[in-house]
Order: sequence, then structure tokens, then C-alpha cells
Amino acid sequence: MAPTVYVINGPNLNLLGTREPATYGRATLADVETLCREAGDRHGFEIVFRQSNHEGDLVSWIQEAGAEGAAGIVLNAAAYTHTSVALLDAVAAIAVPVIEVHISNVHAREPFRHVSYVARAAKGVICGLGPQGYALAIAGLAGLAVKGS
Ligand code: CA2
Repeated sequence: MAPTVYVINGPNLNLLGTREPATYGRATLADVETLCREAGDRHGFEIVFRQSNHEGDLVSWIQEAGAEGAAGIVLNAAAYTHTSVALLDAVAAIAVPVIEVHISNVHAREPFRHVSYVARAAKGVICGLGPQGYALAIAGLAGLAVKGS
């Protein structure tokens, strides 16, 4: 069976494409899922794609990916990125590489978005490149899997 990459999305990302197009573009979360599955096919990954508005769901899915020995996690924790020690602890507790992704350039926005608890334990961070950041993160995980680093 192909190695698995979890793509985990946090609160309000279910609204993508319906509001705030100047910040988040017009792609919907379903479009992002398609893009991730295409990237998964290119790199030989099975994609598990999830979204929740609840912090505990995100923690449980990170633990699930760790327990299953996933090849990686692409994590857009949305607003919880900037607040959640629970997510930081979950990411730090697993041996699976986590790439933090943001659609917008959080560093060009309000100061509270410049802080990421998750980034402290993430392997890498991609932001500001729109939905293609997800595909780039999946390509990055493929590179890590080859190099074993
Ligand atoms: O840029 C990103 O991907 C963010 O993770 C998106 C979060 C935000 O809190 C982070 O600072 C950066 C917000 C997700 C909300 O998404 C919406 C999409 C359309 C309309 C309303 C909200």
C-alpha cells in the first residue's frame, strides 16, 4: 500500500472560496483536496484529507497519523496555529514530519498571525503561495522520504 500523507485543515477553512477572496482566493476546500490528491498521485502517496472546526479533532488526527506511521502531515491549523499549545504538543509528540501551510502570507498580516506555536515543532513552513502551498508541501514530504532526513 502507498505511504499516507494526512492533510489536516483547521477552523473555518470549510468556508474557503465563499468569502474573503482578496485574502484567500476563490478556490474551495474541495478544490484544495483535488490539488492534494493530484500531488499525492504524482509522488506516490495516499492522501487522507480532513477538516474540523474543533481543536481536539485536530489533535486526535495528528496522533492518528503518528500511530499509523504516516509519511507526513500537511497541517493548516488556521487560527489555532497562533494559539494552541495542544497542537504544538501533538506535533512534538510524533515522529512524523509536519509541514505547516498557510494560504495567505501570515507575516504580511496582523501581528498576532506572526506567531505560530505549531512551527516550533514543524519540519517546515510554507505560507503566502495560495492553495499550491499544499502541493508544494506534499512534494517536500516526498523529498524528505527519499532522503530519509
Ligand atoms: O492563510 C491561512 O491559511 C490561515 O491559516 C487561514 C486562517 C487564519 O486564521 C490564519 O491566520 C491563516 C483562517 C481560515 C479561515 O478561512 C476562511 C476562508 C474564507 C472565508 C472566511 C474564512
